[in-house]
This record gives sequence, C-alpha cells and structure tokens, in this order.
Amino acid sequence: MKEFFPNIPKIEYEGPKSKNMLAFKHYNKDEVILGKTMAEHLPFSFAYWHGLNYDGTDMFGVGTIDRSYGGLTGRALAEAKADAGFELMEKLGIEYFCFHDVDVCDQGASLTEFKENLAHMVDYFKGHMDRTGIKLGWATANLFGHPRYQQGGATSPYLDTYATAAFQVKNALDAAIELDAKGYTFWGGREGYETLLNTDMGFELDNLARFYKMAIKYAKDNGYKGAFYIEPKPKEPTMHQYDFDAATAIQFLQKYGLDNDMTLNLEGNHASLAGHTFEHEIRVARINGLLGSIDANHAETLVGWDTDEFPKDVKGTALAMYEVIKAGGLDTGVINFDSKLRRPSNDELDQAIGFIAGMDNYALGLKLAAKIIEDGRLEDFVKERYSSFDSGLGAKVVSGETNLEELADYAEKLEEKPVPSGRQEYLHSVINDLMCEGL
Ligand code: XLS
Ligand code: NI
Ligand code: NI
Repeated sequence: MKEFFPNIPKIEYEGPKSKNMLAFKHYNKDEVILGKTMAEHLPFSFAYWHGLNYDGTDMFGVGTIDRSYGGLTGRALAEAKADAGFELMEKLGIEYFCFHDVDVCDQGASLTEFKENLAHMVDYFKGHMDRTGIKLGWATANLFGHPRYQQGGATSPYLDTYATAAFQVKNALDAAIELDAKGYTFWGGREGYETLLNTDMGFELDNLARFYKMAIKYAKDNGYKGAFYIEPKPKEPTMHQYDFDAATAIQFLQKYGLDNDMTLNLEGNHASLAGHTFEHEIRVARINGLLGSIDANHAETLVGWDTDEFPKDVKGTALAMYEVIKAGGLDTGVINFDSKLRRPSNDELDQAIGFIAGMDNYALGLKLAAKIIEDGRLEDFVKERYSSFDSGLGAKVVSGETNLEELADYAEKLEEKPVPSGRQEYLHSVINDLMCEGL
C-alpha cells in the first residue's frame, strides 16, 4: 500500500525529557492512572473532516494545505484518503475515528449515487478496520453544508428538505450499524434561526424531536447498539442554534422524553462560544447523568469563532478530565478531536504534530486531574463548605423533613455571624502548586 506520510514514523512514547517533535512526551498508553490505563481514560478519536479534508481555507483566503492525496477523483480519491487516514491513525496509535457522510465520499449527481458511494466506503473501511483494529467512534450526517440546508435540516420549514435530511441520517445510521459504531452524533449547525420574524420556534423544536425519535427507532429496529449524542453549540454557522449549551439540550431531551435514549457530546470550543468553561458543560451533563462523549477541540479565545484546534491548555483540560473521571469515564463515547490546523501550519508534519501535542496535553490533564483527586484538598474543602447540611436542621432540609416555618423560626433566633470565606484564590493556587510541583 502506498505510504502517504513517509516522513512520519510510528509515534512512540519517549518521556518528558524527549525533544523529539514526533514523539509522545506524556501520553504513555499503558501507564496506569487511578486504576485504569491512559488509553482507557483517553479513547482518542481522529476526526476525518479537519484531519483529512480541511485545506486551510478561511473567509479571507484560499487553501494553504495540500489535501489532494495523489490528485485523484471520485471513489479513487475517497479510497486514497481513507488509506492516508488509517496510516496516520496507526502511526499515532489512535484507536477510533469519526466522520460525517460527506467527509468520506463524493455526493455524486443524485441522492442514490451518494447512498451508493457511502456504502462503498463503509465496505472499504471494514477492510482497514479488520486489518488495524481501529474502531468507529461515531458517525454523523452533514446537514449543514449543502445549499438545501440553508434554512435548516431537521428544523427546516420545508418538508422536502426535512425528508432529505432523513435520507442522509438513515444512510449514516446504516453506516454506523454496519461498522458497529460506539455512537452517533447529531450536531445542529443549521438547526436554529437567523431571525424570529420568519420562524415558528415551537413547531421547529417539535419537528426536531419527532426527527430524533424516528432516527432512534430506525436504528434500534435495525440492530444498532450504540449511543446517540446531541452536540450543543450556541451559534455559528446559524445566528441562534437550538442546542445552545448542555443545559438547553438537556431541557429539550427531558421535555420530549428523549433523555433515556440520548446523551451529550460536549466540545470545548462550543463551551467557550456559549460563555461557559468546558468543565461547566461537563459538570452540567454529569449531574444529570447525561455525559456521552467529548470533542476536545479548543478555542483561540481572542479570535472569537470555532477554530476547532488541538487542545493545548493543560489546566483547563485537567478540570475537564476531573469532571469526566467523576462522571465515571467515557465508556459510552470517545475523545474526538479535529486538530484543525491554522493556515500557516501547512506541511505534511503539522497534522501529526497537532494530534501528538493534543494527546500529550490530554495525558498531562489526566495526570493533573488524578493528582487533584489524590491530593484531596479541593474535595475536602467542598465537603466542608456544605457541611451545615450534614446534621441537625440542615440534614432535615436534605431529607425533606422540614418546612419554611421551621427554617424561619431557626433564622430568627440566630446570632448574626460572618459568612465563611469561599477561598477561591487559595483553591486556584492549590491547582497551580500541583501543576508545577518540582519546577
Ligand atoms: C462543528 C462541530 C462539528 C461536529 C460534528 O462546530 O463541532 O464538527 O462535531 O458535526
Ligand atoms: Ni464537534
Ligand atoms: Ni466545533
């Protein structure tokens, strides 16, 4: 088989002292942290779209990155791209991949051609998956790129578009079933509105729920065993997107009785766009038992849009991984990351380096999260902070055995005393100390 990246060797763990750009310094897959290997904590997944397709194009300029894979067309190009993708995943030791239908094949001249091209690639993937042991993290349908989705897919005001969205999702689900995917993602980039002036929001949300229900029924009836995720994002490309953030998506799932079938796929960059931290979004999912999967892409916060780049903030990642560990891990999902390159990162090494740096960053984040847990100061502080609810009247609040009158009587007899300090400066310093120990 043709080698697409001859200058990228198999990436090995060389330890923190290594200066080799093409080696892991921290991601040591068999190293055990809190009773599980790093590979078990961190089920990395390679995103097809930015990892193999994105050529550096932005609103102000044409592509800077060569994604031609030998300059082929049609199925030959799709196959070459898959060969290149599996070569990269194998060299990086990434065990999962994720794709949109349109990432992996040509859409052809008709929906029927699109369906056949996708089915062809599903067979082609099977060969690579059997050969390498790499698994499908999740699949999805792109309901945002084609002009027909300009006013939404599953929230389109037009039946024909709604049905075409159903066509794409049915085929993407068939692919997920055939390839035994861990999950299936719904990301609603065009499910929202540009202006309320022309929008029946209540109808669109009802229709979206009906769409999800039909998709779930079809998948289950046809033997699908994986998870279904909603991936919240507040805006971009649409002005207002319905799956705004974790809390909004959960309210939607609960309202329509979908919370037993769907969980959340949370992305770091989308959290920033919603005005939240990544750990906030994961906490919201965790306390509702609805964490499914994560997209580790980080924001370039000064830029202000979804840059989807490799995660590089160790402290932020540690706080996210702390939430993931507390939620019981990612057995139902993966850590997908696009590692979308910036335009000036334009040669054949950069995509691999983006993944190496992102995976090392997650390994460091995991180690720091484990240290925070083992150290215990944070958790002890939080426990102590709420301890007035452990006994006496506080315990009666928790067990539901008191009432407003009893609380009011208690308050009236209180001697006013200072509120204990929240100590957030100290708590931040604990994390910094743990992070930089030994420096
Ligand atoms: C875009 C989203 C998208 C989803 C999959 O912002 O992150 O890439 O992950 O449709
Ligand atoms: Ni995403
Ligand atoms: Ni994104």
